[in-house]
Amino acid sequence: MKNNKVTIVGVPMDLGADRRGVDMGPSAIRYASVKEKLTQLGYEVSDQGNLSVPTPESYDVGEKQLKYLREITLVSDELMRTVDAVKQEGRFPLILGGDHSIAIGTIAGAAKHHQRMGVIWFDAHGDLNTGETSPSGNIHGMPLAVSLGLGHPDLVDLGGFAPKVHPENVVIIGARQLDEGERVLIRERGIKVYTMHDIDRMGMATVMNEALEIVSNGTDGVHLSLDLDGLDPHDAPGVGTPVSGGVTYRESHLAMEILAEADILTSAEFVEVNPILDQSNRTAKVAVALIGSVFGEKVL
Ligand code: 4U7
Ligand code: MN
Ligand code: MN
Ligand code: MN
Repeated sequence: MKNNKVTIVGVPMDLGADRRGVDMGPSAIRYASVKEKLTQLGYEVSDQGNLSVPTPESYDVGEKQLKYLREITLVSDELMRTVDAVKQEGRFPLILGGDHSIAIGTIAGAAKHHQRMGVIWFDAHGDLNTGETSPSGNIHGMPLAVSLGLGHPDLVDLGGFAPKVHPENVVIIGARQLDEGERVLIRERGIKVYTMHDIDRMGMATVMNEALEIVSNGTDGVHLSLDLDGLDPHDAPGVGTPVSGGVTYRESHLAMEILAEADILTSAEFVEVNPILDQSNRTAKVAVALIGSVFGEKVL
């Protein structure tokens, strides 16, 4: 990574879906020695701790199609300001989730610093729902749509500008569960999606080389939003919403290594680690191993 200074921020968010335990994700990833890993790799690491996130049980779920919209908007605003400040200090923001709704704030904060920002969305899902199309009303299924300017105005207009990213600079990698509304949006907006089928056919190396082209074409920054459920549940069992038939441990590492070689990332987040469903913190360890690879760790 060009930037040698990393700031870690945890966002113990579990409002974006029905409570599952992903609020413990940041703690599990820290327990798996993320700071030590980055320090070993030669980075100057500062851990800012966790943002304060409301407990779902203490609040009313609100509108059924946009559960906890109010609370998520407030946290997103705080996260946006935090990421903005980290980048202002010339440091690389590494955000630990928490459910994927946190990407709304991370991307809003990061996008402030770029004329045009690319996004790599590594996920089993598209996260392209809106309040209208969502089958669940869970906001963790909406953050990519929000970042593209689609959805509830409280989320879309965060920071006073929209959209945060343009469809031609977004790639989704690892998709295998898309809702009908998401499929329509993908077609209409021409978003590049590498499904598991594409990864099987093309191989991860080719997928990543194409993806790099898309996210770096005309951009001056690239954000990685990595949902651990993009990996196969055999390799990453501790996730909020597991879907079988995913990216293998090795393929995911290759993807991170290719990203490291390209050296284009300007921010990153690792989300949806669920220690309750995990086995001996395995998924958090996978997250830290992937963080190692994307920050340039090599065998030789
Ligand atoms: B995650 C879902 F219907 N699409 O909107 C929805 F399948 O951040 C799942 O990728 C969303 O884990 C998953 O509720 C969100 C569902
Ligand atoms: Mn996701
Ligand atoms: Mn623009
Ligand atoms: Mn997902």
